[in-house]
Amino acid sequence: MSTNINDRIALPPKDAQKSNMTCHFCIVGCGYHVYKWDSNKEGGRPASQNALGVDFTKQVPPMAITMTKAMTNTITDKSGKRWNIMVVPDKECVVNSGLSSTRGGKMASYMYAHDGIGKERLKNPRIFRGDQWLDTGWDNAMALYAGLTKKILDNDGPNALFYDCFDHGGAGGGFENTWGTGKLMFSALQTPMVRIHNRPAYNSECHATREMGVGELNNSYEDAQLADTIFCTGANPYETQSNYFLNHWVPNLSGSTVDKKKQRFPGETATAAKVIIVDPRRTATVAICEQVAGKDNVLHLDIEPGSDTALFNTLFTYVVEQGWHDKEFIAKHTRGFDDAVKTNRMSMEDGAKATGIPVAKLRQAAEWAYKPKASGHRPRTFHPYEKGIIWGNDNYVIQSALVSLVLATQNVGRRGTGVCRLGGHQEGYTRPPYPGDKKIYIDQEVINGKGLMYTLWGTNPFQTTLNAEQHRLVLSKRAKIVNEAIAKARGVSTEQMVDVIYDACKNKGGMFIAAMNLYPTMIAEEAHLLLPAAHPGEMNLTSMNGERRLRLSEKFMDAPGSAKPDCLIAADIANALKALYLKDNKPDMAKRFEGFDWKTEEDAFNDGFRRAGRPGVGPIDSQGGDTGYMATYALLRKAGNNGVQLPIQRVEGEKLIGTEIHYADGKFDTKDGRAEFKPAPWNGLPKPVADQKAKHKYWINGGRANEVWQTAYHDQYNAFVRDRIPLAFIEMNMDDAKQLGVAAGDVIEVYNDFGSTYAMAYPIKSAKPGHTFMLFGYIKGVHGNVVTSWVDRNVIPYYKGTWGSIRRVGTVEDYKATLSFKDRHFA
Ligand SMILES: Nc1nc2c(c(=O)[nH]1)N[C@H]1C(S)=C(S)[C@@H](COP(=O)(O)OP(=O)(O)OC[C@H]3O[C@@H](n4cnc5c(=O)[nH]c(N)nc54)[C@H](O)[C@@H]3O)O[C@H]1N2
Ligand SMILES: Nc1nc2c(c(=O)[nH]1)N[C@H]1C(S)=C(S)[C@@H](COP(=O)(O)OP(=O)(O)OC[C@H]3O[C@@H](n4cnc5c(=O)[nH]c(N)nc54)[C@H](O)[C@@H]3O)O[C@H]1N2
Ligand SMILES: [Mo]
Repeated sequence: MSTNINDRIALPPKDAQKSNMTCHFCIVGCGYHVYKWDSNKEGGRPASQNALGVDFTKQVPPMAITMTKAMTNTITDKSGKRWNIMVVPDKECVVNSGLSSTRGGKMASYMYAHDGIGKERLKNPRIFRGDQWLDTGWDNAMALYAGLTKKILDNDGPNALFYDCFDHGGAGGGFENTWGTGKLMFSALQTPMVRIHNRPAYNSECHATREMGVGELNNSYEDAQLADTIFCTGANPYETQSNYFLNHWVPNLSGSTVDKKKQRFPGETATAAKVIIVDPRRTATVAICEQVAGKDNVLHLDIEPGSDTALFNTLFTYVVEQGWHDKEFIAKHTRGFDDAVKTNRMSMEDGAKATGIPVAKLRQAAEWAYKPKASGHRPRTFHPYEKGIIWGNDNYVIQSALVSLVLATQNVGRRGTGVCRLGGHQEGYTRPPYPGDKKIYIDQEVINGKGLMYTLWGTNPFQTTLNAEQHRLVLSKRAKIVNEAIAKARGVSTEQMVDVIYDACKNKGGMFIAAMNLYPTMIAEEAHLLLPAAHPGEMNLTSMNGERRLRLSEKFMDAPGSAKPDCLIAADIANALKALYLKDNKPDMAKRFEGFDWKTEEDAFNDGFRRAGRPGVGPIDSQGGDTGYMATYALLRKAGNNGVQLPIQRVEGEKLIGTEIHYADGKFDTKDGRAEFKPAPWNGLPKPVADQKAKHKYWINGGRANEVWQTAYHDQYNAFVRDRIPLAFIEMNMDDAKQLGVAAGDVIEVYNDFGSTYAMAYPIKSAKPGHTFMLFGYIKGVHGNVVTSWVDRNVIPYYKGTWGSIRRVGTVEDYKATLSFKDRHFA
């Protein structure tokens, strides 16, 4: 215990082990270094005596290093030996240049220690025996999981096997784990009854833009530093992609990188960028942009919720009327322009009416973003977007309208431009083809009593799906049918238990629920089997960030108990099924479960990313297909925190050479290489949503807050977060609060025709009358309960668009005594 210190930070000694870690939380993927050393040792203060090489004998200059207590921990390995760890941001990483966010800065604290924040981690498989969770071994857990799966597969076919599974990078994903789970679900089990972690079907967040030939991650973070104008729609990057915003947008807005980075058009002097932010809500991002760039250089288009399509169509029409579109580019590299001009036509006056933005402001936005400069060149305008329109009013049509505007002005394929998702998690997609031919709304199938077994793999739909209360109520009912059957089956073998469960599901309307997770989470309230997963740091994991930068996060510690990487859990399941089918004398079925003889996550990476490749990039071959096969763990380890931007072009010596931007050659991802305009008529709100709006007074907007990562699966155990947010906060207008008799910290009920939930009132000055903003996906107070069940033609939800009524419930004295209700916004 000698150096388990609380009043200071132990320094890593010179000989501490050092490895690379990409932050596994948001898409940005900041580079960090992990130091690990014997907990009985400590580095010295002189630069020569610590691994950081920093001189702590005198005051360290400002910003020389970011290092906090939360960046340290003391862990114990399988042999009982204790190690100190320190996880600090990497100054040499071009993504974050040494910056850390409040999320990534907590990575060390969130690594497992028996007495730490992560102490509730699942250590062994757990089974719910009717009344209680009990630990069991992997063999027993696999016999049950694979046994039931086989029984269902044999009797009912793959369509009765439901999955809700991550499909991203970072924790709960990576190329290893998306491949492992995908190979199990799609080529082994061959079930189409799969939904993705953030939406109720197996589909894309970006149907329209992909159909138009424009992949959604098409530039480099550096392009934000080269842009003349940043036109940001439906995103709050200060809180959600923090270090991308701070390290790449802010320098351009303040002008501090202008001379260094910007290549100007001939005869032009470089200036700081302007920024346009489209969000009905005044966000921290808006406030910080105004501070950094000056109010004159920031346009906040606080449009009516859900009116983005009208905005883009109005700008598109105006640009064409002014002749600011790029006729030559349109003629040479695109198709469908004339149709789009006809269908998307919207006058300034109509646009102003639909969006609530005055004509003068719309015109101003068009000039900043698209009006040719004195030199005759078109401005470089970068169009980032995220969940405000992805989970907006008709994802498909909004993206069609946005990308049409971008194509008309050639704001893609040039440095300083791009039309990009800002992103959520990192990416790690590689999977065999989806075995279905249409998109299936899985949540509704569950609600309608379909399916016999549901596996929640690194997801938590109870906190994050739409129409969540209804979904949970039905699932809960169906799970209890299985519970009762399990409780009554005394002294039975695992094979017999499989029969008991099968009967409860097949004949009594039950549903068996299994979950792979780090923690028990809210899912444990209904599930029957929990399998413990490992996360980055406990396994090697590759993922790519929002500029397609592929990195390897290296394993530096053991997972707790018998927890395993998800890809190896998938392999265990496949191998158990293979053995069962061989035993059953069904070699054809056994064959489907072959190819999972992986010993490590590197085997899964080699089988998936390197051999099978990524969709859209094609199967791997050395003649022009994907070149992902070049990326070995060994080379990635060498590439460190800067990794390589996919796709890989070639290897020079031991260096992987990647791709900075897409479409620089004017060739898009369509058969003939021409990008496609897409007609995008403005249709107002979808009916079920409009109905709620007509009935209920408040817009219940929802989304993220800086200090909370997703469903708070780690954060809920961290007093820093939990004590500040005991219940999801809901920002609301001051006068609305007064009218409702609601004071800061009061508990309110939010309800509509779809469900109800509680939230903690948080009145703020900047909230408009009738507008609210609720923290999404939280452990207490689920925003999704009041989200409608409406989805677009591709089964994409409109999480951001719902209306509700509000009622004061009461006051929790403790909240008022212990919480601060200062405006969360940077003023
Ligand atoms: N109302 C509303 N709903 C939304 C949204 C919204 O804006 N508003 N946004 C949507 C979006 S964009 C998203 S991404 C989803 C998020 O929804 P989810 O993906 O369901 O939520 P997460 O908290 O990211 O992660 C799910 C679970 O994975 C577990 N986990 C973490 N790491 C690992 C791992 O390595 N292995 C395994 N097996 N498990 C792991 C965590 O403990 C957690 O329980 O919510 C969606 N729902
Ligand atoms: N701190 C933190 N960062 C995160 C996450 C986290 O949980 N915490 N999660 C990560 C994930 S998985 C994701 S997907 C991303 C999401 O990143 P963002 O999309 O930036 O985050 P959100 O808060 O969900 O939504 C963004 C904005 O959409 C606005 N909005 C609502 N309706 C409309 C509309 O009709 N039109 C427009 N234009 N805007 C609208 C909301 O007011 C909100 O400010 O964040 C990632 N980063
Ligand atoms: Mo997300």
